[in-house]
Order: sequence, then C-alpha cells, then structure tokens
Amino acid sequence: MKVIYTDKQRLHRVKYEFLSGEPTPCFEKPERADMVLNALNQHGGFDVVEPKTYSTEPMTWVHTQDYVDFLQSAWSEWEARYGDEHDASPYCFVSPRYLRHRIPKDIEGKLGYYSFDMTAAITKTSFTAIHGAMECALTGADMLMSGETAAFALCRPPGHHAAPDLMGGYCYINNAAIAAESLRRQGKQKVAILDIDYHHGNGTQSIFYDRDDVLFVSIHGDPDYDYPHYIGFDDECGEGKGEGFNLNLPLPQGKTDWSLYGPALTTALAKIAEFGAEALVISLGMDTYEHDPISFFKLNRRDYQQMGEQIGGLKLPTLFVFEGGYAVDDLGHNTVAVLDGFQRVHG
Ligand code: Q9C
Ligand code: ZN
Repeated sequence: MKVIYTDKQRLHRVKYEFLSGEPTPCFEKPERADMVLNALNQHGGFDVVEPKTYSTEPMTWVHTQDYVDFLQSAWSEWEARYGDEHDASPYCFVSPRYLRHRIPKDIEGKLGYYSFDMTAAITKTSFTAIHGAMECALTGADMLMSGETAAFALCRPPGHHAAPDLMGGYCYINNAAIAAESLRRQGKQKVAILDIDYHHGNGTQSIFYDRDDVLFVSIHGDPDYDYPHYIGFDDECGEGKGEGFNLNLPLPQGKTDWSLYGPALTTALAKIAEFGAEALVISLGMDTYEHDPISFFKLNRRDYQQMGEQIGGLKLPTLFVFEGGYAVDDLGHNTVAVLDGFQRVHG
C-alpha cells in the first residue's frame, strides 16, 4: 500500500494545551507521525511517497474563503501585536447565544471567532504543515482515481474537527472532507466517510450535513460525556437533501471494548454498503486504544487487526486519512494492525 507523507508536517508543533486548568504539553505532536512511519518500515510492504503539489484552492471546496485567509495571515497578525514568544491562541469565543456573529478586526477577536476550543493554536510555520497535510490527502484521492485500490494519507495536523469556518480539536483544515470532495469532483458518484476516531467528527458532519452524495458515518464516545460535547448524538441524521445520509453511533465511555465496538462497526459498514458507495474515506483515529491518555475506549491490537479486516470486506477503493491517537509508544503498531488487517481481506 502507498503511504503519502511529507516532512512539512513537522513544522506544526504547538507548545501547550490547557487540561484541568494546567498548561500541558500538547498531545498532538510531530512524534506521532514518526512512530507510524517507524512501524510501517518495520512491518514492510508499505511504499512511503511524497505528496504532489496543490495550491490552497481545494481548501475552499469545504471551507470559507475568509477562514482560509485567516489561517494564512493569523500568525503575522498575532506576531505584529504580541511578538513570537507564544503560540497564537484564542481566549474568548462567540457563543451562538446573545453575541454578534460579525468578524472582528482584531486578531484576538478573530482567533475566537474562528475557533470552538483552545486546542488549535497557530505557530509561525503551522500553515505550511496544514497545507502539506491537505496535499497528502489530495494525493491519496488522486491515487484512487488512477487505479490504486487503497492508500494511506499520513496527515498531521489532523482534520476531522475542522468545520467550514472553525478550527478546534487540533484540527484546522479538514483533510478527509477535501479528499472525499476531490473523489466526487473526479467522478465518484457516491462517497462514504467512515470516522473511527474516538471523538465525533463534528467538522466533517457539518460540511456534508445537507448532502446526499457524501455519506458520513461516525463511531465515537458518547458526547453527553465526552468531547466535542455539543454534537455527535444519534438523532443527527442530516437535513434537507442530506436527511438519512448522516449516521452517528455513540458508544459509552469506559466500558466500550470489542464486544460493543464490533457490532457498531458492522452497523456502520452495512449502512455504507446500502448507500452504494463507490469510494470510501476512513478518518483513521487511533485514540480508541485502551491506553490512550485522553480517551476512554478499550480496544487493543487484535481488535485493530479485526477492524481492518471488516473494513476490507467492503472491497471498496479506500483512502485512509490519519486523525487522532495519542498513546505514542503503541500508535504506530496499532495503525499498522488496521492497515495489515485491511490488506489481508481487501488485497
Ligand atoms: N478532557 C483529535 O483526536 N481535548 N482531536 C479533549 C478531554 C480535545 C481530539 C479533552 C481532544 C481533541 C483529532
Ligand atoms: Zn480523536
């Protein structure tokens, strides 16, 4: 299987996130991708290639132009005001209640306007990495169009929390959504996105919520108890034309092992088959692992192999797009277990 990766993504390294009121070293760090690359090399049979070059224009397929412009200029606006000592990060947010939704002129106001949490800070070189991650996803989509039956876009920073004009959850540009949209634009009539990150893929859901040509299915921790807290419930089914083309399968924190996860995955895959997908994009988050430091499912290495096998059983052209996963020591081998299981069945 081809793996698309660029060293550009090392250029995104945020210092801190705030957990329980403390500055904590950011869990989403460049070493995550290193661990996956190491495990892929150790396993063998994977061909790691550089992405092709794309302009920033595909970002506007799923994001607003003003948001993309903001991402590009945020650091220089921040630096002009605060210098380069700290990462650019919001401190206040535009709640949907009582406040005016107008774009502020000041960088602090803009950071809050375009964020839904404090985990997506921007550094001097973040945009280069964000752009590189999108290039990996787009190259993967192009590979499927030119006859590869599967590919893995090793993207960092991740993307599935990024909505049309919102960053958050370590995400800025929605790599999986852009890949799905690219497949649509190049002729795949129906594209399914299966999001198996521990956290609900709120950004991807929001992007495709009113569409019937891209099915979104997500298995994740129950948002009544977990991030992103305000979206990802099972009564969110799509709207307008998109009604019936969004499926959320929340599972309980703490006690979700394979005995609960396996049946949810079977339901998800049945929905994708019934939809008649011509291509599949997997938002591959590995934070469902039993030892993940910020998540609460109990999956293990064997489960990941089985997960890959079940996904491979759909026999669809499949693009894996890397999302979360923070148990760095095991992250690589777990990721390889999914891909290996997939290949055994899918070929
Ligand atoms: N106490 C991804 O996996 N923080 N983003 C959760 C829980 C945000 C995760 C804190 C987690 C974002 C791509
Ligand atoms: Zn996650």
